[in-house]
Amino acid sequence: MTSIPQPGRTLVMGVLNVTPDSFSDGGEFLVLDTAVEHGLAMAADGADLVDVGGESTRPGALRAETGAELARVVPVVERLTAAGVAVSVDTMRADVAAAAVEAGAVLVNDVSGGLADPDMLPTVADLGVDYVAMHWRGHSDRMGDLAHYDDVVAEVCAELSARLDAALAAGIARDRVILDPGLGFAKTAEHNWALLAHLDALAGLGRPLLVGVSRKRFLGELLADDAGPRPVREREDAGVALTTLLAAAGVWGVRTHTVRPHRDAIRVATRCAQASVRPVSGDR
Ligand code: PMM
Repeated sequence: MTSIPQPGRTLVMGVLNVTPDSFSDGGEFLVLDTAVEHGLAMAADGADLVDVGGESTRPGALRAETGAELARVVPVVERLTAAGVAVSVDTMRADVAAAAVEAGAVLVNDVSGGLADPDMLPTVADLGVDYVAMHWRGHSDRMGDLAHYDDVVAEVCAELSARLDAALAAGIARDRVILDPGLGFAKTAEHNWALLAHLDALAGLGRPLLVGVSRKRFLGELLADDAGPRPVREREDAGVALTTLLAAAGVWGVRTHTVRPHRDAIRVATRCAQASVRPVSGDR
């Protein structure tokens, strides 16, 4: 089985959505050959993992049938792993996780942190693979209604800590768990920025962090002009800027739709850390 590379820098997880309706690349990779080609291209560009998902989680999305999700994901995972690519599976379903690991996936990326499917945590424990537990409050059709917090940082930390405890109680090894604040999932732009400003609090949970900012709505809102929010495909540079900051902050991984610019940004952040670049101080 291919395992996750440990290069001693922030990893890049390249997004491969094999869905008809994801917010930024829905429908683009539904044909098997096209999906595999894109996965191979991301690996060639330096993706440490290719994250294959068969169910959209964009706000308002309805759930895919299990059979459809399996049919989209498994052949892509098989083909990519056969080509030597390290693959993760983006799923909330234990059955899909098990089939993808059987096909060669080395990590289960569960945006629900085990809440959507009661079989997920024990299944991952049995599979013995790495597990991303993302902060989540409910399915996409109602997550907008769940974006209410008194103190978003404290509440996300507490809720993620509970998911970590549940994962450990189910038998997943502690050193296999990676945590993710779940930017945009039951969170407004302000919530996302607050979490990004307090990653140290999340890191205090004692596990590595994965962060997905790529092309998300809060970047479109930040970059809005008179014509409205910046379109999805024109948010890339802002995502790369965030990757630089995230790599400098020492996150375990970033989840992105393009790979090369993010790998470059990580190289810059890593090199600056070696050079001990100090923050500029003084009056401006
Ligand atoms: N975001 C999306 C899907 N899966 N997984 C993790 N771990 N973290 C994320 O932030 C995340 C995710 C939604 O984005 P997409 O539709 O562009 O894949």
